[in-house]
Amino acid sequence: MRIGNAIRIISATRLCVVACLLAILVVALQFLYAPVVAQGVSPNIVFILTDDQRLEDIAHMPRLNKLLIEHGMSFSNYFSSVSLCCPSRASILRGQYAHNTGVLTNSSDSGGFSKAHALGVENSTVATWLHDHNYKTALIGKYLNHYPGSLGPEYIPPGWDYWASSVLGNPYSEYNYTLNENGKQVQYGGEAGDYGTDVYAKKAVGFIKDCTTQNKPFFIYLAFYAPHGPATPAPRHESLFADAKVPRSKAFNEADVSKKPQFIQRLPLLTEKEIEAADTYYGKRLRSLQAVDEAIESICNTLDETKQLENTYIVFASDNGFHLGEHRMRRGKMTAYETDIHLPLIVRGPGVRHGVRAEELAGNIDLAPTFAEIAGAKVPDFVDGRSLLPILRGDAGLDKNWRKVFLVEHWAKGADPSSGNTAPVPHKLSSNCCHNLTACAGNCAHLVKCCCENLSFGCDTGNGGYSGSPAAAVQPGGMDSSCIADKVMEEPDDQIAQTDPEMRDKGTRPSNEEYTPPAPPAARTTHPGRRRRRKRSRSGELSGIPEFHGLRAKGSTYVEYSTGEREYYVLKDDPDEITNIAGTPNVDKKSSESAKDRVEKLKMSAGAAARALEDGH
Ligand SMILES: [Ca+2]
Repeated sequence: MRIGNAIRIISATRLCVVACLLAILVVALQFLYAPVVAQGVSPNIVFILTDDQRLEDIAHMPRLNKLLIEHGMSFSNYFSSVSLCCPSRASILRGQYAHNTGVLTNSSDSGGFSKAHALGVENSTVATWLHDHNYKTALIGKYLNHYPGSLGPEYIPPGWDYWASSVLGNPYSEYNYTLNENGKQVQYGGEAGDYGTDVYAKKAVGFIKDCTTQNKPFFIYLAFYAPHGPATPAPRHESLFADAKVPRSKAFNEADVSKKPQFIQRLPLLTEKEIEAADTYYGKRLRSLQAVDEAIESICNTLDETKQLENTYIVFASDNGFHLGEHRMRRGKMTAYETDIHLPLIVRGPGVRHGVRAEELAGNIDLAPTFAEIAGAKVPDFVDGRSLLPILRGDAGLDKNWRKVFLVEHWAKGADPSSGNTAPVPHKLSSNCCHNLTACAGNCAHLVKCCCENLSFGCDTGNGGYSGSPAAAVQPGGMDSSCIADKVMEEPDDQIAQTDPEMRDKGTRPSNEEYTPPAPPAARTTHPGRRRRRKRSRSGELSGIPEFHGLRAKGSTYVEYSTGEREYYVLKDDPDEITNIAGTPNVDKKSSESAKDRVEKLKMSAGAAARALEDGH
């Protein structure tokens, strides 16, 4: 019995040892692979979003490369579904394609802040999900275009514990703007210390320190305006990139566009002066990004000092891309070409492998569900996107089951995706809206009368201009002070943005896409040289990008335009999208019909059904 008892005791001891070892192993594996670390504290998230940044611009951000790319994962195939600020930002907040957020454009009846607000988009966003999951949430910088609309300068959307976003002035210029800081209006002027990117970075640093003191997990949505036009650099960076040139890919000033859609065929080759202007603007954009690069360093340093760096996901992305001479397009976005949709996405954080490139197709609709899973928050069923956390963890066998296509779109103003008929619908008139704003574009006198309920202008000066509040004063050399709207100035994002780079470089058109106050007529007639330049640049104006819907696969882009035109590029052989093979014998009829069918279904689908279509089911 004694021997038997001893054997049982030894066996039990062995079992205990084995069990303990297994437990230790499990714990060790959790530390190695689990995304959530550091004594059960939920990981923090710092989401840094730039505005209109091209993919290759990141090569000129050394701190981003050192601190995020080398210590994290870069996505080689990350895209914006709609290459335009407000639709992309609404998709980021909700994890939905634009046809499901209902925010299709930057303004008018089909987009902008007011549309998003009216649709209730703000009532369930990544901010509300994380806020309800015990996170401290902060939005610092640019929100949805035309915020705050008629809601007033104290309005803060649901879910945000800390709020600092512009409600007045010209934040795109980085100077002379007013922020709604948690309900209080704070003015920033034209001094070096008012430079927007630096102001936003300091606020993010302060928020991190405050949350650390309170021992709360935090989510920061830090949205810089750089390098969006006018792409104002910080004074300390003004001498950099003096000789920068737009990369001369085959797409730059494309020689033969005869197989491309009409809106491209209409464009003449860039002149030498236009090429020079594109290079100048390219350098300016890179200069404006240097303060963002420094902000990344200051945020990493703060996270390190507060011992949060190892428990924080830092996510860097751009809302949409930008073309600058490619395919003869002078400057702008909104097309399905790589310059406009293919964006940087870089993630550093707990469990994320270092220096790795992910090839899976990812998009702006994936950010919200990714942040939700990191935080352990529930994702609503309406979400179309999918969490990227399995990719960040390096889960095996993902590629086979991952999405095969991502929807890319451009919407006409007034489009109604819910009807299935995406042709523009008439502008709806309200008692406060005299008529279609677009018809008033470029005429200050009409603009004063053309007051939609979500806009408030200053007084008619009687000379074709109108005055705004002192807070809306613009920086020296900026737009004519007699033509200021008493609201946030928005850079034109529409096709009109394509024209006259010289004027916009000088910040003379810091306005909204539908109502662009011109300089007083008298000033124009005294400068015949400028008039000649305007005429020439207009000859290269990109006008009327037709509505389109298409698919970006890992190796190809397929686009259908409302004109009936199509484009299909095989990117492995043709990364610059020179040879359009749509409708040629190189594309068999069956695969073409299959792509068309998938586009038609995907542009009307939501949630799990949309994901199934992306997966090819
Ligand atoms: Ca943008």
